[in-house]
Amino acid sequence: MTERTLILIKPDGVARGLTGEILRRAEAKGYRITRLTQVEARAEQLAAHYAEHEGKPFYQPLVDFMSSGPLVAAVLEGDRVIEGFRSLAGATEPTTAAPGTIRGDLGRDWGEKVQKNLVHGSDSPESAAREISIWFD
Ligand code: DAT
Ligand code: MG
Repeated sequence: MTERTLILIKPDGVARGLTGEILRRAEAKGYRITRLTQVEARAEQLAAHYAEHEGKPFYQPLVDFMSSGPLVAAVLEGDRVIEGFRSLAGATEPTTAAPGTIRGDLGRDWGEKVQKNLVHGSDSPESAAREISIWFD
């Protein structure tokens, strides 16, 4: 089933010059990039994007990190792309993410700073619709 998902290349990915490599992996898988922009996230965008995590101990460090530099937002379209991109991204923590995944191949050991994991991908059709509207008109 054709779906759309929202991905973010986080400030660590942009700063390390991995934007092209991450988008290359998505395109090589067959996903189409239908929207693409580089932005400095506004506080209200991050509050909306991470609303489900508000109140958790890692929330403020996460929002601070996501505000620390430019990020790239994109919409990917393709067959089962929501689950598919999350599987390309790999597990949340780069040190345990499997080889062959973006986080497993390119993520570094950041100790406590697990929030530096290069990418975000929506986790459901509802999240995708909500998140696309946060980052794109
Ligand atoms: P994912 O990005 O794999 O969907 P998530 O939605 O549970 O993971 O968390 C959102 C982001 O928050 C994640 O990419 C990194 C950060 N994060 C999650 N759990 C964390 C933790 N226990 N400590 C620090 N940061 C965490
Ligand atoms: Mg998530």
